[in-house]
Formats: sequence, C-alpha cells, structure tokens
Amino acid sequence: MTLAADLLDIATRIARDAGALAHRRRQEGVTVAATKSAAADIVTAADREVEAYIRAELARERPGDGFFGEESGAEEGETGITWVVDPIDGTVNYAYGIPAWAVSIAAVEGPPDTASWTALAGVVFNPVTGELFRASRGGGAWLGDQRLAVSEVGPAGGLIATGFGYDPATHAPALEQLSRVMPIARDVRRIGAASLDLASVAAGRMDAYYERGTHPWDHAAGALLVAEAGGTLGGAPGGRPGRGMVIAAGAEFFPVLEAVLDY
Ligand code: LIP
Repeated sequence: MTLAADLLDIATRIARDAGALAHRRRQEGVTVAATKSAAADIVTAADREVEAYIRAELARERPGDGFFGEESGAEEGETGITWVVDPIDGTVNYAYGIPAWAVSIAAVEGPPDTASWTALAGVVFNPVTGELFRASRGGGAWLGDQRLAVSEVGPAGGLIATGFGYDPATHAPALEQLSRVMPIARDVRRIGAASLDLASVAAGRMDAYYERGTHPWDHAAGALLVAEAGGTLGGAPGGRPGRGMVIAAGAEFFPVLEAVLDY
C-alpha cells in the first residue's frame, strides 16, 4: 500500500467517527462557545470537541506527524507529514441546522503552507447526507465506488459556487467581483462550506468554485479532490489555492473564470 493510500485509510476512518460525534452533538443542541474574527464568525463547543478528538486519534495512529487545525492551531512534526483539519466546515450551517457542513481532513507533505505543500490524501465527509468524498495523490477521487470527474461547461454558462467572508469590509468587493462573474455563469450557488463546494466541483455537480479569504483547512482536502477528478486549480499567493483566492474548474472553463476574477 502506498503512503498516500495508507494516509487516506486513516483519514477516512477518523472522519467518519468525528462526523458521527459532530452529528450527535448537533442533535443534542448547539452551544456557541465564542466568536472569532467577527460577530458572524462563531465557534461552537462541538468544533473544539471534534477537533480535539481528531487530533488525539491522529497522534495515536501516527505519532510524530504535524497538525494544523482551525481551532487548535499548528504544530510542526518530524515525519514531514502534516494533517490539515477543519472539524466542522460550514459552522454557521451547522449552528442553523442546514445540512451542508462537513469534516475535512487532509494529509500534506512538506511545510504546512499552501504555497509549497504537496497534498497526499484528503477526505470531505458530510455526516447528514452520509456522503464521504475521498482522494489520494495518483489514486483518483471517489464517492463510494463512483470515480469522480469534473464537468465541462455548456452554452448556458457555468454553474458557479462561491462564498463571502465574515468580515463585512470584504462584502462590497466580493459583490463587485460577482457582478463580473455573472455574465459567464448560468447561475451561482452559495452553499456555505468551501470543502463541500470543492467536492461538488470534483463530482461535476458544480462547474466551478472561487472564493477569496478562505483558510488552508477550508480547501486542503477539497483541492485534492478536484485535482484527482481532472480539474484545474489556481489562486493566490503563487498561483495556488490560498488566502488570496481559490479557483477550481474544468480545464476549459478555468481560464474563462480566471480572466474575470481580479485578485
Ligand atoms: C467557511 C468556509 C466558507 C466561507 C465561510 C467560512 P468555516 O468556513 O467554508 O467557504 O464562505 O465564510 O469561512 O468558518 O465554516 O470553517
């Protein structure tokens, strides 16, 4: 078994168990523990509990690996492998009971920096729908036993997913950006979880996704899904998915979308 396949097995098992825990806590009732960068940027008690569970399980399975999580920060490892984790991506959906949130776990090689890491394995699991999207480097992207492939855009234009940050100051520029995207779009979707947006592009359910201001843990696993489903990724810094911008689409539509985005 390759290292990537081995890491994927570990991520898959832990994502399933973590997702079941998060789902149970949702049914028991959500507690907002704090706000972070803005009033709208909430963290729930479950975000913290589920991340602690994932971190402990990864440390037990692979002592010595690094960790980079949304709620508990980064710790360098000595094996060269780092786990990039969003315990509940789509936290606002989770708090409101919208069934569009996911556990996102990726294993990357190299420094925990989007501009230079190599993703080896990634899982995006929506425990409400039961859909587990997974990919390993060179092993393809899968949903159950269905191999995933990105779509190509027809004459009506692209079905494009995007999102808006928690900081109100970013809203006007994002709407201005959206006004440049609409002429190439058949329509736009705002799902509320970057990991699920990227999984939808990998599955051909969306033709493209773009967003400025997301964090590495929001897109680490989803970007590998798109790449292994034959899609093209880009953004900033360094032309790669990052805080400056994440862009994902099929090879033909990617340059069309990139051309209208200012970043
Ligand atoms: C969310 C992202 C989403 C973005 C939201 C938020 P969180 O992550 O997945 O794409 O639009 O503003 O950043 O905070 O739920 O982990």
